[in-house]
Amino acid sequence: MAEKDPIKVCVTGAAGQIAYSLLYQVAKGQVFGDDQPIILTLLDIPPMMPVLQGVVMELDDCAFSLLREVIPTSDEAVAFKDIDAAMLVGAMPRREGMERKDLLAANVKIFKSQGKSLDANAKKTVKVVVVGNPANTNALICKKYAPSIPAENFSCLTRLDQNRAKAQIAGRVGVTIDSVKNVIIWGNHSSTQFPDVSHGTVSVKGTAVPVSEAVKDDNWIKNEFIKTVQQRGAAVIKARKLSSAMSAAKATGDHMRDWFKGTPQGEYTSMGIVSDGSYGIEAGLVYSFPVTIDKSGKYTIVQGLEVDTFAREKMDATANELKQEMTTALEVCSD
Ligand code: NAX
Repeated sequence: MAEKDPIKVCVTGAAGQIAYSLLYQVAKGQVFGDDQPIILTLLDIPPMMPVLQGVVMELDDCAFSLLREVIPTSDEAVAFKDIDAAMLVGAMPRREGMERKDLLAANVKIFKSQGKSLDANAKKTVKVVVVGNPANTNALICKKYAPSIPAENFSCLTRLDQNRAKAQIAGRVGVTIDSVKNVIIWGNHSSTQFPDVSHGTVSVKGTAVPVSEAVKDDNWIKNEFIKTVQQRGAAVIKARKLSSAMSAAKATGDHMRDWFKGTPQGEYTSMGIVSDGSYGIEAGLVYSFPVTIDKSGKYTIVQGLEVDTFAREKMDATANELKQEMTTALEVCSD
């Protein structure tokens, strides 16, 4: 069979720790398919170019069969030229004494610039996932400054939170990870996110039962479970003295693979996407929803899930945080 044409994939923050794990998966064929040749563009800031050269050397030394070309650069226009997929990982890290607001101000400016450059350089079909924090609001700004690219092509990563939630349930029930399905992350990739298992199932001895039936402890689900998932990033930092990297990279690969290849039959996944007003969430916010994705890469928000008072409160709290972030970000960007 004739070889497929290569697709062009950009990873930003390419000299950083998430990219170090992510690039391996992409180049190995674990994201876009093991028959899909890849051209990689790698963006980082000028002071990181020597480090990035080292990453390029390692990519060479991996001798990946699918990797056709690697383009390291500190120029957004080069990095985004004719790309099919963008994994926007690069962002300014939070420094000591920095408030969340300061971090947001610094990072939304990066995503304003990258949005404009994507608009000017990328294919109009490009699929963009923002990983750099504050991921939802960065994605919103990136989309705003790339008006010629459809809004549904912009997303942010909440798959890591979903993977964390699945792992907690699987561990608690004592089943394999793939036995747990349809766990949802609603809202912001922050500690206000709402990990929701009320529509999820666990396969026990071949039969799918609701998560609550398998766990048999609603108090744990409503309290400890939610808190553990919300605080997992901080717990990893405390233990590792570095933020999540391997798991964040795996989740970014999972997100893009499902977006390009589709979700498995009967399953949904969570993605931060531009709200269309579903579930009463203000249209225009980048909010994590459960979606199904077809084989052509088109996603649809899962409709008709029952939302009880407990869930409503949590879904609104995280939406309110996103509204505040949006207001601040728009102020910063109007400078
Ligand atoms: P690192 O600090 O290791 O790497 C970030 C890289 O981005 C650095 O090489 C830096 O030079 C580069 N960078 C900075 N500004 C840039 C710009 N304007 N253009 C291109 N590159 C730029 O961080 P890492 O651990 O890789 O994390 C990257 C981002 O992911 C952070 O913002 C982090 O908060 C965020 N995370 C998001 C997660 C999510 O689930 N959405 C989870 C993991 C992670 O915390």
